[in-house]
Amino acid sequence: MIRSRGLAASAVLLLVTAAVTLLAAAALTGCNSEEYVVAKIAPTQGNTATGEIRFYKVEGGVRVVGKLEGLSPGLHGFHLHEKGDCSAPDAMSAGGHYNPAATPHGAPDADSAHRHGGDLGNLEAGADGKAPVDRMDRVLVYENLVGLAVLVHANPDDLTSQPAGNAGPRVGCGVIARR
Ligand SMILES: [Cu+2]
Repeated sequence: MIRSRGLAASAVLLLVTAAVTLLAAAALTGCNSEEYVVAKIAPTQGNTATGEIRFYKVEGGVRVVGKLEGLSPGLHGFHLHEKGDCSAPDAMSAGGHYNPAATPHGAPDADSAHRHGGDLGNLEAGADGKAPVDRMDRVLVYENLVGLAVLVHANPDDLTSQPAGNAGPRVGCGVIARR
């Protein structure tokens, strides 16, 4: 009697331990249990920008998460461009901004009538050249992302100049693909 109660207690303890372990693993992996597509960013000729940007399907839009490095400190225009082609040395092969609704260029927090679909604004690199990003985008449609290009520019996007924010040369480029 005492012995079987001990066994039952051990079984409960094992189950609790297993549940806690699973929860901890889920917390550690964060977004990994969710659906995402990803772009590996490579530098254009003469530049050093590298990194990875993931686009997670989340409630109400797309969560943009990742990190660029090898940038000059400060702001860098950050956009989705319409052609998934980074083959040109200056990445001009990626075409213009992804702009499915033919709207004017704008800030990423503008509503869908006042920004391009691909207007992600700026990344900000620190003194170490690293620019982390983790933000929610409510205009992007997850299902439309594969095949678009992610571009990082040499200069800040001023968020107003047409058609592309006057962000200067393209320093990094990657194509969004399924993982
Ligand atoms: Cu751009």
